[in-house]
Amino acid sequence: MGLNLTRKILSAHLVSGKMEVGNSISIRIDHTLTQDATGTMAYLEFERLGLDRVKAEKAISYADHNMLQADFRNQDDHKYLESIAKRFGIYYSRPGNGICHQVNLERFDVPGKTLIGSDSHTPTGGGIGMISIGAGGLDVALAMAGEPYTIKMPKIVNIHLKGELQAFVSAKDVALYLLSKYGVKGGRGRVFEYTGEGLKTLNVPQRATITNMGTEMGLTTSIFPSDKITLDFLKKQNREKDWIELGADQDATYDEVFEVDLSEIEPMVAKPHSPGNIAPISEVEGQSVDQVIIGSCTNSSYTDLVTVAKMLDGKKIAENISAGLLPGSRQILTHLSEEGWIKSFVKAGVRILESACGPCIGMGFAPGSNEISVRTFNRNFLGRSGTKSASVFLTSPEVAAACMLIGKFTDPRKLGIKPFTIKLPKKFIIDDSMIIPPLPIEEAQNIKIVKGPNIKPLPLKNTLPDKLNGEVLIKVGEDITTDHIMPAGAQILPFRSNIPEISKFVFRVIDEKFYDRAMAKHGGFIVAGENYGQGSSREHAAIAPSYLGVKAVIVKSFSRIHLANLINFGIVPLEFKNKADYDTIDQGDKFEIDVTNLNKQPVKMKNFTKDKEYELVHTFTKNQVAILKEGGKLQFVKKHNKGE
Ligand code: MIC
Ligand code: SF4
Repeated sequence: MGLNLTRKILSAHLVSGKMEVGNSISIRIDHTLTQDATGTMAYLEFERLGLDRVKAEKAISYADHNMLQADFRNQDDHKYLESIAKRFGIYYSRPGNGICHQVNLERFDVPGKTLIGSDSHTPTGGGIGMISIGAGGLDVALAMAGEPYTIKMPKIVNIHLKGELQAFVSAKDVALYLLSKYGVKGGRGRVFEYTGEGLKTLNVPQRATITNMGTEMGLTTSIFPSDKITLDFLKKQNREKDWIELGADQDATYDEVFEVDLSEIEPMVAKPHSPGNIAPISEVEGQSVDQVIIGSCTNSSYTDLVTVAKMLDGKKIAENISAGLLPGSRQILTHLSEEGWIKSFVKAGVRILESACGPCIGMGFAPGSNEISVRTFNRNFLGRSGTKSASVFLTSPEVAAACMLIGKFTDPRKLGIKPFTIKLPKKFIIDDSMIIPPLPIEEAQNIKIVKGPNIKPLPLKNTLPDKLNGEVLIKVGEDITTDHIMPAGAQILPFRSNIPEISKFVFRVIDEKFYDRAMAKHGGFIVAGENYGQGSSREHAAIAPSYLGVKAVIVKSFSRIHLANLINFGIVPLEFKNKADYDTIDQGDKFEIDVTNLNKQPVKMKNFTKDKEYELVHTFTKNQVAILKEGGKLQFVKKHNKGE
């Protein structure tokens, strides 16, 4: 029986565990990636491991999120990251060099290798044929220390592509189409592996747009084969030596198969406030738009931006529109400027922003009150733009360009523009001068780590008591994102390296009193519905509640990365055995959970307020139980001198 590509790469990296769906497996990690919003914490954790140098083959640190330097904090963080990189043998991509996933694709990703990154969109690397997975900062710190990474063996779904996309329909629409079929939970426990005739119609950055947004379905990752198209991309990046041909065997088997006819896909939008809230463009056509922004790690490749430039060329944006452009990397920005495309944007009236995440993470360009914003990004969670009353729609660059020109939601196929194809340049302009390579070990040892006053030590939990007592601090609903739990944005991101300060913002978008209540009650419990913690990999969504005394989170189900982060920071994540029990609980109910022996299931929970008893379950490995007992993974690793 033939092997699929995912199994091939996983088995070549397997350290322990049986590759049977649902089993815990540990894999060797070749590359790691961090960015500045999660990186400071990851490196504070790495420092605690007491190593002299990273052990991963390649570790790369990016400065791309915390770019709004409204005071000293973000710049201090960047100085810290730069000094850490120099001290421990890490590549450092300086501010202005671009968004981590875009730059990694251009300069670092290698087919057949494994990558984990402290950012949920790390699967962007799947576009080049790499197993790349998003993880919490501590798991990335441990991978830098040479420890394997543990996942549950996912189901491998063959997404079989046939046909070709229509003009003005693009890779983003494929991602939105899949979201319309799978929703924001349907990908959990799965990897999407792309095959079929349709592959040959998609270049590497277009493939990466699709793997990037697999995150929004809860996928462990997504992967395309490494074929002649991959070789072409790597050649243009002067990296053909990194290419190997890699794909599924002819007779490969899969756990599930899903056919996609590319020619049937239409331009689509994700409506507020979820990337899973998909509609065809026809549903919103004609509605007025206030703001349009092109960019993010999903849609800021050369192909995307030149397509928009061509659509705008010689025209003006509508009077009611405020428009922005964020080139994904310095490489792309250099192309836009040298090939003259920047002129098309500027003349059309588009504001040129820097190569960074920017408004995607609420760093500037917030919409006005009740405004409609159209963005080529991957997330439109409530409040993420910085304006709670705004309605954010996610679209392809083509739809966004049409909205810029007309001022209303517009189907780009109806603009009357003659269809065209954008080819990648013959050679990309290569200039790695904004990437500081690792220093030789002798030099590295003399580097002094620079820590500004906002960088505070990481608070850690004590060992787990036998009984957890307290009250329900908050009861929330379905699909709660880490943007609800630990919001980002210009005001909050500068505190990513200061847990006591950032903790004040926990649940701020849905409940302004949460912090005061948690402090007054000395912690307690969180109760939630399905898919709790979807979205970002930010471990602050676990560390900050842990700092506020949250002892356990009881839900109908979790999202993968957040579940791991809760365990890593000593919050016990438990699921209702009987989901209907959720309905019997209210905020303020007093609980007691017996966690004396977590290896034994079900776990018993008493609700003193309602005089009820509940049964709770989990999927912890023995190691994870031991981690929880120690109060978290760092304490566990220090004690046993090993990872999971
Ligand atoms: C995001 O898109 O939400 C982020 C910001 O890139 C996060 C990481 C973070 O919160 O720092 C992610 O996707 O993991
Ligand atoms: Fe940056 Fe947005 Fe991509 Fe997250 S989703 S890495 S904030 S561009």
